[in-house]
Amino acid sequence: MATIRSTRCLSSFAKLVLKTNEGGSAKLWTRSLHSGTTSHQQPAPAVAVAVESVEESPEWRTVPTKMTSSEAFVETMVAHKTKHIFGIVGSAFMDALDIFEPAGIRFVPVQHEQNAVHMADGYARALNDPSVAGVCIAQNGPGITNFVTGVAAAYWAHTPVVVITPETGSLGQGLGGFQETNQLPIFEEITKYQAHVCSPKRMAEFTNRCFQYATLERGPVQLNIPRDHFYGDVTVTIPAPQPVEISAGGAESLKRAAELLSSAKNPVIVSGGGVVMANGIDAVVRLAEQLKTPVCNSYLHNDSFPQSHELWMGPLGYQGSKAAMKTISQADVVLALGSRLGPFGSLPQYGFDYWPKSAKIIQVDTVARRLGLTKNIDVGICGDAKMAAEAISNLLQGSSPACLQTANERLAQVQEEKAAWEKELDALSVSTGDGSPSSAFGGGPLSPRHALRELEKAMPKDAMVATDIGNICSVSNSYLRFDTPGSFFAAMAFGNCGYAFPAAMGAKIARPDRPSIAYIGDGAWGMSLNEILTCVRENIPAIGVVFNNGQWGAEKKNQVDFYADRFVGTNLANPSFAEISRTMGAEGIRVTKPEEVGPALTSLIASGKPGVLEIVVSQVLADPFRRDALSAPVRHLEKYKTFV
Ligand SMILES: Cc1ncc(C[n+]2csc(CCOP(=O)(O)OP(=O)(O)O)c2C)c(N)n1
Ligand SMILES: [Mg+2]
Repeated sequence: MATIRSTRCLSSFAKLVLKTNEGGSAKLWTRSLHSGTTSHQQPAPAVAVAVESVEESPEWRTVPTKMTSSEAFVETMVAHKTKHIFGIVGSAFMDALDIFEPAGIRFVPVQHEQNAVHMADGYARALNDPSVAGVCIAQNGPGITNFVTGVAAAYWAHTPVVVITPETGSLGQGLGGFQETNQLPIFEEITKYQAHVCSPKRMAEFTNRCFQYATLERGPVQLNIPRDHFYGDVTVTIPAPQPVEISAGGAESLKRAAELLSSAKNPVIVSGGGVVMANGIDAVVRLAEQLKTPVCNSYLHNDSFPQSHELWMGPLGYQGSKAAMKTISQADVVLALGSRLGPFGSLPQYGFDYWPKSAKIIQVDTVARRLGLTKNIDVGICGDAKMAAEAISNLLQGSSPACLQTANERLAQVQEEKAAWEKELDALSVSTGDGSPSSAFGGGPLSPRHALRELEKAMPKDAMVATDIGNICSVSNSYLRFDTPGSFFAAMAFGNCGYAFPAAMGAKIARPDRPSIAYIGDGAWGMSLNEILTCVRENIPAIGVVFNNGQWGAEKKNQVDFYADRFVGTNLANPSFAEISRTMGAEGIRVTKPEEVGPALTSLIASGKPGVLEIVVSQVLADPFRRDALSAPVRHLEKYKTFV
């Protein structure tokens, strides 16, 4: 049955009203100078099916009703199931803020606007409700410019976030009054859509459209509101969210995919973030079992296939599973489900260029533009990952795929590869050596890998983990394994330090029933630790695991490898982060020994309070992020001759 992007009650299915995709909805996707809105995406490829609203919304919302523009704004957010808004208070939106609480919206005040976006991002990712977006708001000018990094991160994490940007009053624009900047161009390249509320009369319309596009296109959208437009009477209806039916993709491409898989001798599945977003794990498990084919997680989507399943291979990409890489290198057909096949996620690792160049590639993505963008593909399916997996599974039903003839040998090899990688990881996850940044592995008394192994052992099954950008966080890719989708929120392709902790806070608000843990390096922690104040004040029991190695390790590794250990700007002098956390009113435990790691994590989770687990680790460093992008220094001027 068709999936409807809504969580409405089943009775709504009785009221489906079919519309063509050629009329009004398609027009919304073009630039409209008159309204001042811009869309950066092509029309959604799936056939749109509008559903008559049966929301349990009050009747008055559906008939023109007199209200203020602030009321229209807030009521439209309520209609889109907004329950939390992250931000920092500002006069620009105070008239609306004043009625958030009676509307049933909790305003979560934070310490820095960048983190408000990361929280909205983590909230939406953890909730994973296709009809709910994260929401953030801030003061015009500086509050809004502080949003930028968070919005770029959400863009590359494909997270639906409605970024509300009140701006200078419409009558003062261009005069350089106070807190003025041109707020639309700033976000142009990092949003799916931008709306400018050109009149209070269109507040509800634009607010609705932003929520609609954020969830439909999975990304941040900007709702830019001149601050004076929060005031004034309007007579409007509150638009009901319009669910859009999504599909498995074109019949012809699905058929070709099934044919390719049926004749493949050694097919491998890559399960990507799109599988998690589509709630499609069961469908992928079924297809994998049907073909008896191994499944690799795409880079940083370790929750896209259950680690306890015998066909699970682990993650590809930086610091991922060697077993997964070896397996995919031998594939003759790759089915990439819900993956844009991002270039960074398939770079050579461990000196091994594993991407199978001669394999036939089938790629499934909801966005047509991404098909074949980064890799040559043989079949591109523009569709939902779950529905495509189901459709291919159905097409294969009753056939006898060629690969089943060698299933026993292939599966035995898969188990062998996994066992070999596990053994290698065990050998690496110890504390030996001198512990210096140049040390090849290990490093006493506590090496980062050893700490990561101990954390892995103590990690509760239902935990959600967000990871930051840094050397140790990247190595954690090999040690983070999940059975439940919606458990892993890594800083994705934007790669900014400072993502993980606020993302974990947002996730905790979305899923208070699950432990929410962030992994962060000590350098990056300096960007996030202020949010412990928010955790304490707002009672958000997220836990930050801070790896204290006294360095900006990931960057120092480049100095080790390319700049003869000249450590410019990469050494840190840290206080105790556990102590700082306690001073701020949260929990804090500092550990230095391997046997202390697991119990400390367990006790912090059990406390039910926010807290910091500070793990003092050696300075040993793993492979750099960008070996591909660095080269040995060349100096021509005499004064720099020795700097090689
Ligand atoms: C906002 C931002 N600034 C700078 C960088 C460049 N950068 C990438 S990793 C890294 C070092 C991270 O150090 P730390 O958080 O201590 O983790 P470690 O590498 O030591 O494990 C830096 C500075 C970045 N990715 N994001
Ligand atoms: Mg560090």
